[in-house]
Amino acid sequence: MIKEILKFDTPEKKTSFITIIGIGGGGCTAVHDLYEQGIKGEISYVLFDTDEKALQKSSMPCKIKLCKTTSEINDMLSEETKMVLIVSCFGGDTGSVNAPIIAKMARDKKILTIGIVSFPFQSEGHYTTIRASDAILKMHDCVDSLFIINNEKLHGDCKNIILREAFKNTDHILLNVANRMTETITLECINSIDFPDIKKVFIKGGISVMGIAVADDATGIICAVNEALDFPLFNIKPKNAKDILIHLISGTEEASMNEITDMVEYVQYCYPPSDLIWIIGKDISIGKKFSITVIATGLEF
Ligand SMILES: Nc1nc2c(ncn2[C@@H]2O[C@H](COP(=O)(O)OP(=O)(O)OP(=O)(O)O)[C@@H](O)[C@H]2O)c(=O)[nH]1
Ligand SMILES: [Mg+2]
Repeated sequence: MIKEILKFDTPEKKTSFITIIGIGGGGCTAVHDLYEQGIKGEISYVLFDTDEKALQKSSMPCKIKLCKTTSEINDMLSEETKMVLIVSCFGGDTGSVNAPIIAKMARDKKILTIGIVSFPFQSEGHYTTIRASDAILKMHDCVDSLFIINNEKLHGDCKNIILREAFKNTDHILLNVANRMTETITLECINSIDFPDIKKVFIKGGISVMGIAVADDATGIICAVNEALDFPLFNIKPKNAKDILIHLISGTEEASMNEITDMVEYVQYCYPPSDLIWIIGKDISIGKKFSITVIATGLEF
């Protein structure tokens, strides 16, 4: 009966290689948008909220699984699942309490577990920030790699935007990080980097950041890498990173060996002690442009 009312699929055991789970109101919004944007590859989407009304009003397409208990999610994670992305906005109850629990479930099943979370504005009050800080500490212990988007740092310089816009910006970043993480695995790769290679970067990666930039043509790659290394989405410049992953996606044009070598050497020059892995991906939908993602993991907490 309840299933008919809510019109949702009951979670099945069968899952994809990648599962993206939104937890709590903000996390579910970001994952829903991600689904609508459409990422290439076989991906399962799950929304978890204890608030039945929130799930109900979302009018989700039936391809997204809706869950109200953590054990439903536990049942869904099968041996086929190799990577789980957990997206949540910390500060409320649902996300802050359940994201670490769900992350631990996934990691206990030896699934590569990545957290992508936001930290609230200071003005949301002491209790909210304390709750979010506790959740971050727990999450840090339960995931392999953790991306933290700090609302305050992100919007510190532009206090005159309305709150809805500020949240939309955060949603956009959560979505972008999840999208790029997924693309490193799902997009066609020219230089035979496979999932175990990528896993090495993120396993026990701890605090991580991501930079994204676009070059109009191959001559602009270094400039774009420099922009990405500023990590503007995170507003922090990591001093030391354990590992760096560069994902250069080309469309209809391809970068020459020289251009790739210059790019790799430049990043190595900026982060000399880090282990570096680079992926040359292909996505003709970006036309003549080149898209660059740089991820740094293993940062000091
Ligand atoms: N990015 C984003 N953040 C939001 C949004 N709404 C609220 N937030 C932030 O996320 C934090 C948690 O809010 P929710 O995600 O709504 O909370 P929840 O996890 O559902 O928890 P409860 O509703 O309290 O059970 C808030 O303190 C805000 O900082 C949103 O639409 N987008
Ligand atoms: Mg809620």
